[in-house]
Amino acid sequence: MTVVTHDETHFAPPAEIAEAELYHPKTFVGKYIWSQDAKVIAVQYAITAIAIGLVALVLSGIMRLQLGFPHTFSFINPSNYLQFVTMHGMIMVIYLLTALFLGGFGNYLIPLMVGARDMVFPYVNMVSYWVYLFAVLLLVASFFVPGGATGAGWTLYPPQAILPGTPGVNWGITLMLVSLAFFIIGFTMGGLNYVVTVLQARTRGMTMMRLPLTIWGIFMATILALLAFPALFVSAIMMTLDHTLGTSFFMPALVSKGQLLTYNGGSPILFQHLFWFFGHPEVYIVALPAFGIVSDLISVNARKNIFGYRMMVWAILAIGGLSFMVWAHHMYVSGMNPYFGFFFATTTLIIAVPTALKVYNWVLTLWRGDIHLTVPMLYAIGFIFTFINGGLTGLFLGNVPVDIPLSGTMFVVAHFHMVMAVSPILVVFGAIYHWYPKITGRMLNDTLGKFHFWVTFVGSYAIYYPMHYLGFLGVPRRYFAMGTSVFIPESAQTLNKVITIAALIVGVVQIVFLYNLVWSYFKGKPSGPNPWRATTLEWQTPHTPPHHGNFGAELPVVYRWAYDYSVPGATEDFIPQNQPPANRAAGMQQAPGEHS
Ligand code: HEM
Ligand SMILES: [Cu+2]
Repeated sequence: MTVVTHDETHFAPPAEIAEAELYHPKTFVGKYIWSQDAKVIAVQYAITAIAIGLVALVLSGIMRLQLGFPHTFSFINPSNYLQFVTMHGMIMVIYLLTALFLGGFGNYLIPLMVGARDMVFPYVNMVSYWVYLFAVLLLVASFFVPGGATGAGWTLYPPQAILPGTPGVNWGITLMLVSLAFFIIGFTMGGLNYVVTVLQARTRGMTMMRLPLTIWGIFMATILALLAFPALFVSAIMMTLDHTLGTSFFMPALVSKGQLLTYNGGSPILFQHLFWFFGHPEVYIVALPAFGIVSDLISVNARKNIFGYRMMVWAILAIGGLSFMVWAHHMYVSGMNPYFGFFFATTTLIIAVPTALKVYNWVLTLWRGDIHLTVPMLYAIGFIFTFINGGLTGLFLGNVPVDIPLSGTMFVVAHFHMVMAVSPILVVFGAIYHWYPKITGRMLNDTLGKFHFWVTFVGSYAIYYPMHYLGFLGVPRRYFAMGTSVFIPESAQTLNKVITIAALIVGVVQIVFLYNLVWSYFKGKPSGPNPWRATTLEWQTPHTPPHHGNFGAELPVVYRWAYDYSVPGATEDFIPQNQPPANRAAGMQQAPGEHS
């Protein structure tokens, strides 16, 4: 534990190379293309992720058209329905959410919030983005190759993923696997930066237990990703070999189209284990940054310290650890031993404990707060509701006997969209509304923001609530059309129409958001340095937007945690982390709310 006294503060290290000339990029290319400024890299990541995310959004709209109005649109056939399902799922999970939370928010926020000038390895950080972009381009290319993109489902299960009959079996699947491998290489370069920067580049006084929860969430998610992605990486490589060289890592002896294939002795179930060893932590790779960001948005907008900071940190650590022990709850129908299922059901339900703690703490932070219903706050509260909803259905699916009949139905699709699509996307929006002023120096338009929130929030419920019911009826997922199964009543089709209309409205309303992003960049109200009157370091920079090197000549020194809001006796209702204690002379005495 470091106790910072006033006298030590003048030892805050100045810029290592004081001569700005040596240090700052001078050319356009150095500034914006091969940029080594984490803030620029963050924006590059964010723009790329949002652009490819829009592709995935359009794909979901097309799928919904087919499900709501079957056989009306001749350009959708069963094969490309499967391709759209696959590409939509993979893009949303990996190329949008993972890239945006870690590459986008991680890059922008980590150095600023821990009080560093930049990431510790700026060059590697820059390469990380370009490798990511390459992975995205490979993925996009798969739409245009002969046979088109893969239709294996985002889980890419062999043997079917690489056998004739699955769309995109020539080029599509290979491009997908290679693109994933590149994504992981790019991510690893960025991820090492995020972890080392948090561990090594925190400014004086910024102890781990004074880190804002946003940073805790991103930090822990990065560690999970660094541990989980290798499982996907080796699976992708092994499957590529099975596909191109005819190895049999995942392929058993089997007959396809009347022909006995040369594969022999491989294990498709092994792939499932590897995939979900990555796939379940992936949920938390997306969720933990969202948890952290929401904690900070709630604290700022309720003008209250976060309830149970230490408990929140420990919950993040516990969730991170446990998330590696639950993967096989995705495999209850794979024919596993019932005891194995019992083990995974138990760990799955245990993870609900730290998760529920977080929810209680958010609610207790709101309790009797001075709540400002700003747009970021609306999104944060919307997240809590949606996350509780998705979490509750997760408790059902975590139990083997409940999961078995529901597995493979729209109930699962509804569950995971609530918990890992709508919830984190709400946080993404909240975070963009919150930090846009720091990035651009201007506020996003509030009226457009509120409109965007309400349509997106209510619309999401209109899409996913009825979908749970479709799942109960037995409507299967990844099906182009329901056909005339006797057990599915006709009314299911009416519901499907309603869902589609809601999905189209939600999709179209995102144009308002994009318009707001562009319009406000030029015409938005100037924000000043700290429009939300927040305590964390990124709001205390000498310039807005912050210049290269973030903090001007001297790094800030941190004296307190990130949650000194409405401190009794303080002149302002917030005390920035870098504000020295009022009782300077008294030296070491702790400031109010101090948690060192
Ligand atoms: C308005 C927004 C969205 C709509 C309307 C939508 C719609 C759909 C539809 C219709 C399917 C296919 C269902 C099926 O036939 O099995 C699907 C699958 C999926 N979606 Fe979304 N989605 C949206 C956003 C998201 C987001 C943000 C994520 C990010 C996590 C996501 C992740 C997935 C995944 C992983 C699948 C499964 C793909 C598969 O089965 O292989 N979706 N979505
Ligand atoms: Cu899981």
